[in-house]
Amino acid sequence: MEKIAQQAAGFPKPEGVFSYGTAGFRTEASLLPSTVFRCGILIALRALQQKAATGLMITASHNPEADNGVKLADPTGGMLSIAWEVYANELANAETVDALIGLVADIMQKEEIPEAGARSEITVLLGRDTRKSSAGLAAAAIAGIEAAGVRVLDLGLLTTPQLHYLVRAYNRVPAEAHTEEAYFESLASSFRVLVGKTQGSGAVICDAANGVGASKMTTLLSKLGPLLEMEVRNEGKGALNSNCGADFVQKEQKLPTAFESPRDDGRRCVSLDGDADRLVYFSCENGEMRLFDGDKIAVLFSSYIGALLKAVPKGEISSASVGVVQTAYANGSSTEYIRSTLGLQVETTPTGVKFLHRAAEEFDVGIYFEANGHGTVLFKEEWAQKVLAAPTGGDAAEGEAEVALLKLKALIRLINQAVGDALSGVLLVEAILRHNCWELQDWDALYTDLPSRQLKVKVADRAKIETMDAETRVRHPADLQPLIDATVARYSQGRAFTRPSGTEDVVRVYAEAATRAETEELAVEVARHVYDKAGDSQEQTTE
Ligand code: G16
Repeated sequence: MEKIAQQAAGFPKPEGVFSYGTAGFRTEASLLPSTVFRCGILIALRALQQKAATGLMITASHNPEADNGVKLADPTGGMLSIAWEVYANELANAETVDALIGLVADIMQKEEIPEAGARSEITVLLGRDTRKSSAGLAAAAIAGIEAAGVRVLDLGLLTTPQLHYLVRAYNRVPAEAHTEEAYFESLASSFRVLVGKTQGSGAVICDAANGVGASKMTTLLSKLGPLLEMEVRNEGKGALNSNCGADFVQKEQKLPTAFESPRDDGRRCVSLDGDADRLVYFSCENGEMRLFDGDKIAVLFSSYIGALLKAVPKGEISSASVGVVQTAYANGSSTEYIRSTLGLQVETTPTGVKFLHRAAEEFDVGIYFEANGHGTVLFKEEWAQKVLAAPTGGDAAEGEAEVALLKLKALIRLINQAVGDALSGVLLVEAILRHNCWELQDWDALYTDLPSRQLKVKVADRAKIETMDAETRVRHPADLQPLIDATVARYSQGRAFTRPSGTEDVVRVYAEAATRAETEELAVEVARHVYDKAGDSQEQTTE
């Protein structure tokens, strides 16, 4: 406690309230040192309580360069347990060092963490993105972790999914290699199995958002050699996430900077976000952009895995329960396709990987994706072990069932089981397109998205909006939902909802309808209702 008290004095809390949002704390970087220091303490306490390694990542992901943030990983590699978010909020908002010490003591008592013990054997893995403020904030995190008496393994620049992957690998029993090299090797070797002798159809162009994904993708490509042809753009010279990256491409539905029509017409393109935990594909034809968002990726993955399960011999492996998890942002056409054409169960959760991940864990094979490109496929441990233990001669020439089994084994190693990962996601999309001998048009033809639009409304206090029913309806202000309902009812195939963002200081509005014009109109009308009921003094902005 003494060490915490000494160190805490160097990280005074600025004025204001810090709140643990959709994926941790996120705000203007200069306000964050005290919060990050305290998150260091918290994630060290979590490691001590669990007697296993945890993780801390310095990143503000899709936000602009001036922002930063912190994401926390549990020993499973998943996001910090929701039950501990309360502690995170309490620690971040303690006004004085004494108050902080009191809260730490409370947590230790409640969670039965002994004051002394074999602390130095417990480790927190630390990673950071390429923001200018990230190295300084990593130092604040180290101070917090060490003040709590726990060892730091500083891994330097990493993508968020790499950090989560390495935490999971660190804690696996029996132990798995937990080096970046092992991560790349696992992705590269499983991709090799998946693509076999299939040929790619030309180079894919990657928009790396000027983020940490650029150098990591380049390393991955060096491991793959001629197996994957890719050109990386927005590789770090320009401004992070500015008119580029997965969030920009998906929300604006515009080409990112460094991509133009007609030069890039017909090319297969993919966009990562600032910390490479999201991906969306896109293409451009005659100046018009086609988006292949998280929903389209979920459909592609679901049908591919479904086909593999049909190809293996009937039994415990083929009879896996398969389900898809989405949020309210999922395009209505994708949900309909997954339910009716693929015949799969669809669950809907509130926004946030932490919710989707938990819901996906209920299935033997749980595919989860947010429309914004966050997602992965989870394999239940017992089911995955059956697949890995199933005998194969290792000879792909032995027939369809053998090949399918080898591919399922490769999928278990390719797909990040801790959190959605743009690098492994790109490899899986590329492998499936090759396997199907598909161009993007073939993928696009699976179903037609309803036109959709997202807007941001800037209000004085976004917390004024409270939602319910997986964020599809507004609870407060009470007179807002009836207005939205009446508006939506006037549009054919209309659907709209609003929710406060947990990463940006805005309220988000989503709308879809039968035509592009109707969608635009519906989105603006709903945004106006939101502004009228919760807008106070600030102006309305749209993206
Ligand atoms: C984070 C979360 C995602 C969420 C996104 C936007 O992503 O991990 O689950 O969809 O924020 O959240 P909100 O709409 O609440 O702002 P990232 O990529 O920014 O870390």
